[in-house]
Amino acid sequence: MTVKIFDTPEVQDFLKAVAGFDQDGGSERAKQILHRLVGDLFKLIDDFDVTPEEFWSAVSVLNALGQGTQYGLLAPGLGFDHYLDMRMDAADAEAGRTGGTPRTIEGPLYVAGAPELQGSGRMDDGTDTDGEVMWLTGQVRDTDGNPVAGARVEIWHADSKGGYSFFDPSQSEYNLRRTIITDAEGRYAVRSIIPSGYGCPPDSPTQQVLDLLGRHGQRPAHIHYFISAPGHQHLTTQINLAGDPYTFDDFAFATREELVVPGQRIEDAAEADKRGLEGPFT
Ligand code: MBD
Ligand code: FE
Repeated sequence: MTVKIFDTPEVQDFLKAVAGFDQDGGSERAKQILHRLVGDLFKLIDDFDVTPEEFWSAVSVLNALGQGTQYGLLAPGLGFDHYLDMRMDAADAEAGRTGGTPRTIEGPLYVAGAPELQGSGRMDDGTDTDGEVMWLTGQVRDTDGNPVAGARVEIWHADSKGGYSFFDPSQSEYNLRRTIITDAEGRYAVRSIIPSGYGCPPDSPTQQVLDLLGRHGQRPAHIHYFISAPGHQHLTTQINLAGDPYTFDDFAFATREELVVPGQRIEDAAEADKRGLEGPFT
């Protein structure tokens, strides 16, 4: 069947009615966007001769995606999160805002309200016996290189199985999620456990869509950050632990060269002390 009707006046008028062009109420911007979105899909149906069966099977995928955080998971998989970042990068460049740690995507697994620590503390609840101890230390600086005291550093990451608290019911509330306020030198230091990479649940609708594209749903081991301080632009970013097979093959397209950091293995506790990791990490 090769039926081409999109460009007919009948379809164009129909599309305008669908988008509410002949109605007074509603939002003008919503009408414009829906007109474009539905119109592009009508044209796609024409161009690919999409059958009613194909259309309704797509609708059932959308219904399945409506469960839980599936749209939030498919969006980075289809590159929307990174595309929005690319647009913010371009806006920053255009406005002359340069320097600093690059941004990358937030992802769907942030939860607000994590316990607050002053300068240092511990992020894991001690129950993940497969987790290897990890210290995360850093300094928040402005784009001139000056330390920022009292900055809010929100960190969240997965456990040794790649699961996140609140989404993995086996974990305690706020496990591996903390807000650390930087000290007088802009520094923070936390004890946690090394995260594993995340994989989309194999039976999830998101993975079903990725399967159709011949794509995997894996992310490399990573740690999420929000960094904020009065008078400064908010930063959403992540670091990747170097050496992960998925470092440059992330299904969410979030890796940036400058954000890949090599971990340093510290075998002896006295060495940790020498590095100023004095805690309290309790
Ligand atoms: C994650 O942990 C994540 O960071 C993203 C972007 C998508 C799915 C799971
Ligand atoms: Fe993540």
